[in-house]
Amino acid sequence: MRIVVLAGGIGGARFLRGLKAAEPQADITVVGNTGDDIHLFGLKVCPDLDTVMYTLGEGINEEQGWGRREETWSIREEMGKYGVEPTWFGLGDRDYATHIVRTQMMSAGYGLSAVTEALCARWQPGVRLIPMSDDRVETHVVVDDPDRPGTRKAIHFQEYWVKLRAEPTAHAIVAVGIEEAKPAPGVLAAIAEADVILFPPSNPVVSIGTILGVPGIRDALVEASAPVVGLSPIVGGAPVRGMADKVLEAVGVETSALAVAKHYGPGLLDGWLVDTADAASVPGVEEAGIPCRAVPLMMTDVEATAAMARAALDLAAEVR
Ligand code: GDP
Ligand code: FO1
Ligand code: CA
Repeated sequence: MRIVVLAGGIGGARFLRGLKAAEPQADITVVGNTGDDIHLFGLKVCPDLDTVMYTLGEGINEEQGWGRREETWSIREEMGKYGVEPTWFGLGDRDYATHIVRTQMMSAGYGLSAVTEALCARWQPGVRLIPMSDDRVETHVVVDDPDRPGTRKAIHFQEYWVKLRAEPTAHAIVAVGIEEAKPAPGVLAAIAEADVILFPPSNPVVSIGTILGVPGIRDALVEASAPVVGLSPIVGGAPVRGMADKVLEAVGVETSALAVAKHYGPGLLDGWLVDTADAASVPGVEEAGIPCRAVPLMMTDVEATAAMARAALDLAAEVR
């Protein structure tokens, strides 16, 4: 079975661990979000690709959900002593090696997809991990400018999310460069050839929404013969983790499993899973034209996550 998964960072990576456990023989292609990418100290950092790669390659810091296990922080401390900004984004020594290799290969002319493949040769994630695009796309968030009252400014997504903890009101989310971006080599073919396409419980705006914004990807999903089934990242009217409510508000979508399903729409989704806590929203999703089931959606361990993956594949088989 050929499965394509559109993934952000932690939500996507943890779901993939369960999917692999549920379907060890499946041929899984992951299309990763690169809108969170940031250039720091001359290095290209790809948080969501790295989170998937480290999680599936047993290198992740489990408690944090991002970054490397057994990490040390000497470079960060030394940079701080030089007074070099920014200090709010935590790059550890082991993680730095990944960004150095990536940046060096890209400077030598390799595309991000080729570089990601090379990095995965070490981590052996057991899936084919492809960035959504080899072209540079960076998500920015429009907020009030505290230095110039009455005016707004766009800041990098990581500054909004990590430095400001999504506290300022987000007026708009802008994926800079996306109009000119092309899907990375292999993305459209994987979607066209898939038997099943899954949206894990990733952020609908800044993870899956960004991937869908790459010209050609949404159309390929709509035209694909495979059913598209999504799992809600919103449980009981709130994100399970993180501040997805803040970016949903910015795009005018209520923080509920029902509203997220309608936001993707029946044109894109052939099935939607909500948590049992949201069972009351099943009829509303179905009235919107999307077959829906309520199952436990908390990724507490690999077994519970594998059960979620099985439920998604069952629904895909039902609607096919
Ligand atoms: P990020 O890039 O690290 O923010 O990760 P993703 O975009 O892939 O996923 C983030 C989303 O995962 C958040 O909106 C969370 O609500 C969701 N999430 C995290 N853990 C769980 C879980 O156990 N169950 C469900 N249903 N969603 C989860
Ligand atoms: N998230 C944080 O909350 N604080 C950090 O300092 C931080 C550093 C970091 C470094 C490398 C990496 O791959 C991810 C990192 N993240 C950090 C996570 C990540 O940037 C965000 O949580 C996601 O991109 C949000 O979608
Ligand atoms: Ca992310």
